[in-house]
Amino acid sequence: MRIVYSPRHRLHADNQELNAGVITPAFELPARVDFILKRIEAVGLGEVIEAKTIDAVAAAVKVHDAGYLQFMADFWTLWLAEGRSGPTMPYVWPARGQRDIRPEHVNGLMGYYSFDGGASFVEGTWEAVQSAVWSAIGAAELIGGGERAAYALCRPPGHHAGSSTMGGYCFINNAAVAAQWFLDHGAKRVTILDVDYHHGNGTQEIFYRRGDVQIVDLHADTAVAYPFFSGRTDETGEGQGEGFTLNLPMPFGTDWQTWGAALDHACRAIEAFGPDVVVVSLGLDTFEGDPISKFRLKREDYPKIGARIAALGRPTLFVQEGGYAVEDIGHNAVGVLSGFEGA
Ligand code: SP5
Ligand code: ZN
Repeated sequence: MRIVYSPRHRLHADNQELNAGVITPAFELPARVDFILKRIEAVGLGEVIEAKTIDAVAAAVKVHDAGYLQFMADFWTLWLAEGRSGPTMPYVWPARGQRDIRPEHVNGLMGYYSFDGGASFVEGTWEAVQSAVWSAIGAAELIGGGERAAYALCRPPGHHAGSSTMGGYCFINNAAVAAQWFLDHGAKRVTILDVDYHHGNGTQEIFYRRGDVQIVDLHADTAVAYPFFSGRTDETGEGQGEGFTLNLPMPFGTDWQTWGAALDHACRAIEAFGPDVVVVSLGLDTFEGDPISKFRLKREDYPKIGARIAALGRPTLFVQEGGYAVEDIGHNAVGVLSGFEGA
């Protein structure tokens, strides 16, 4: 299959994150893409296409709040105007009992438009964020043009980004933007299958009240794992969306036996929905060697994921999400894609 990516992802680097009481360099690194590209070449997976420049805001505003996108576009200018130039981090958020009111100061805006301290800006972040949308749309266009599958090698990732919130390394929800693109180009129903270790809270929020996008999400039980405040089994959608969200949480230590069975269950729900296109939020942080996660999938399990998804027999867009075992991520990502193609 063909791969769409932009070298501009590299502009988002040397940033930081807040994790369990400590500020550390971000785990989400440019080298992730390098290792994936290296493996794509090694196995000859397919042609790597550089994403062409498009209006990322016009594509993203269909699933994100316009004020949120404007905030991200303006952010670095506001930060410089404060005399700051280092990586950023919000430090106050509107929680229960506070008002949903947009502040003016950049420090307030950062909290207003985020849900954690896991999406920090550097000078080139907005450029990189937009380029990930170029990749997602570019790969969606390949499928729109008749290809069975394509891989959007997006960075930064997107599935934690909600309609007006960044967090968890995510700014624009690339998978959600692509799903909406398919609906705007003839698809009646789209499924987003999220196999990242973490619950895709942003994707769920964006489509929670809609019946045209089914969300199926396998993840670590959020009673004990990030992002904590969504991802439970009783979240099934609301209104028009009732019944179109399916959460499949699993305990720490989950291996292929349990995870593979959950994937099979997920795929049966997708078959029942009957989507025109499947968008896979492809996280590889389910790997046993992942530095921030606690599942135990092995390298040889990843092709099985691809094969099961291929058995759905639907046009399939893979969108890169998490995965932080940098040296292994290429094998695992390409393992899924090769498993899909070999099936
Ligand atoms: C896209 C994606 O995978 N985002 C993940 C964001 C996770 N952020 C919080 C992770 C908390 C894990 N803390 C463990 C620290 C290990 N030293
Ligand atoms: Zn993740």
